[in-house]
Amino acid sequence: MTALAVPGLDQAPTNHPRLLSWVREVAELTTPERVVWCDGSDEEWQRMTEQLVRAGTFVPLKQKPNSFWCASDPSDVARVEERTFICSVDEADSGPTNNWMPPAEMKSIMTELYRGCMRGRTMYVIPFCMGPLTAEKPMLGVEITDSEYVVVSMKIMTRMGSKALARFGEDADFVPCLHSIGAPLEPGQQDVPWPCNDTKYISHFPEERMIWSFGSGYGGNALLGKKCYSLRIASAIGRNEGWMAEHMLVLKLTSPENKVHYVAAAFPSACGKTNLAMLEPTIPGWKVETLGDDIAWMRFGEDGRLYAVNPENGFFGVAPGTDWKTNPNAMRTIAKGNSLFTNVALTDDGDIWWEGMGEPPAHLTTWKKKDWKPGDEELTSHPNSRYCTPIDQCPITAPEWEDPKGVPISAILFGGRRKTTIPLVTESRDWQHGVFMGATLSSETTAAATGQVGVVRRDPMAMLPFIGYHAGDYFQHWIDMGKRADAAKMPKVFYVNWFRRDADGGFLWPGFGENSRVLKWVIERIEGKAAANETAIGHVPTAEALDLSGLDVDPADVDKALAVDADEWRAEIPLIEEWFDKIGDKVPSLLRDELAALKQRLG
Ligand code: SAT
Ligand code: MN
Repeated sequence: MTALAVPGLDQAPTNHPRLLSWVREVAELTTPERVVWCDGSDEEWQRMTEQLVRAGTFVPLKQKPNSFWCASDPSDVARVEERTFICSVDEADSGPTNNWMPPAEMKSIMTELYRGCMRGRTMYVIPFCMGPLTAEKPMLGVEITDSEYVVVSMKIMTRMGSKALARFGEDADFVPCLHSIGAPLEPGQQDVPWPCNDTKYISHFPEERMIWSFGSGYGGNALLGKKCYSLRIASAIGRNEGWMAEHMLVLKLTSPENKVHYVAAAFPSACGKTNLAMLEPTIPGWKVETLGDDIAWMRFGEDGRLYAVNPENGFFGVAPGTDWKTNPNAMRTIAKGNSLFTNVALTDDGDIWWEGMGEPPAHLTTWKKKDWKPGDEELTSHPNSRYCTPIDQCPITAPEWEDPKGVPISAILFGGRRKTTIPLVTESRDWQHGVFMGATLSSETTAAATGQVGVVRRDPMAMLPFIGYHAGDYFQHWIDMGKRADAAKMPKVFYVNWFRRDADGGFLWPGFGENSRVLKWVIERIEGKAAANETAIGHVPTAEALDLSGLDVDPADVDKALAVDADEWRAEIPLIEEWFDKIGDKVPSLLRDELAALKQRLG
């Protein structure tokens, strides 16, 4: 029983019996050299970042306070969807958009992978809370990991350490999240800057509310409070309890008349959620503030409206393309420091650089740690490189972002990246039609997941990789949520596409801050003030209804961006049919009815 003697194991700052026995069990299985209970203090951050610098994982930035550059192993750069599993007891509770394996089988495979996997390393125990610590029923978790990178990233992305543990008491429920990079160290073995394992599993056990991750140190594979807990496990919890966990940003929009509306928006990974969440409106008098850029938990409030809370504490934003023109508020956020940059380029004077940041300096070190000069073909930064930075540093974070009640949502936007077919903005006829829009959402794939980029795939509610149960049941849950409420109080649903192109491949709409014009139309629709054309696919702005004042665009391009092309839509129908057939019998009949009605309207 050597594991019983692991230093640190008995220095637990808690008496929570279930937590203590789980930590002991994991230590006995993974046999780390020591156990450290994370308190989330600044001293701990200091100690860990120094250790990461000594290990060659981190390079401290000279130009940004308390910030670090980091390059992952080139094989460990994004979520691995083909290695991500929903291990429900009954296969029918997983479904065709998930990989499934019986829980017992997955546990037996992974138990063998975990056996001795922390040899020579430290096992960290990270108590954390998703959402405000002041919540009546805080959503708690504990991540066990052997990665210091995960510990410091979790400090930015979640409320963790002593302040979270204080909410555990002796019997609070929590989601156990076990993570290992899967790279034990033999005595005397030299470590590498980014240890990981070629074998990877990201496994979810929805009935037990438990997560097991092995082999990857990156992003959503390793920071288990994020996609694994706050989307996959939380979506399954929300289905049982009558709420929703969604892949959505939350923003606050204030009109020139000082009217406030909160908007949630679901776009697939790397399609501009962070940019929209931090948008600087180009139209006078309108103001945007941020509450979150990736995940929203939505519950009914006492007044029957849907209220959203952001479970996260940081932004894990795509770096390339972010600059003072596209997202000045993100630049201001990271300029304050206390941030981590993974897989971007490093400048000689100790700053970061990435594609889209304007003129590059004369020399850079790429994310692959190679020398680079302007004109070299290779990308300096991986397309899925990320900045990780605290939300409260963002200059436009809304003060109510930590309100445990959340904020009432007026509109939900669905969006994807489509060169054709999908207009700039379409308003749904009603909630059910909005669910149809979300359920059939499509987008060209991005670098946020491993695999081919630029292929159109259905990404329902931008949740394809994140639905923790059967997609058909998930659609039904969306429909049911609409039935629980007074229809007039449900958010209005819109479908946006900033990425439509003309025949030459140029974007038809300038995007970024100009998207405030679309937000304005959305709000005016909600307030019954803006005109729209009723089309086969929903309500689309008339050319005059969109505020284009001061915008330097060809009106013909705007017309093309707004066009509903019946031929393009007729070509879309078989793709939607194929998608519904893939989901199978569990597609709610109401969505089949929506499809039939759309077909009929298209003629
Ligand atoms: O790697 S993450 O899952 O955290 C980022 C994303 O894909 O949205
Ligand atoms: Mn995301």
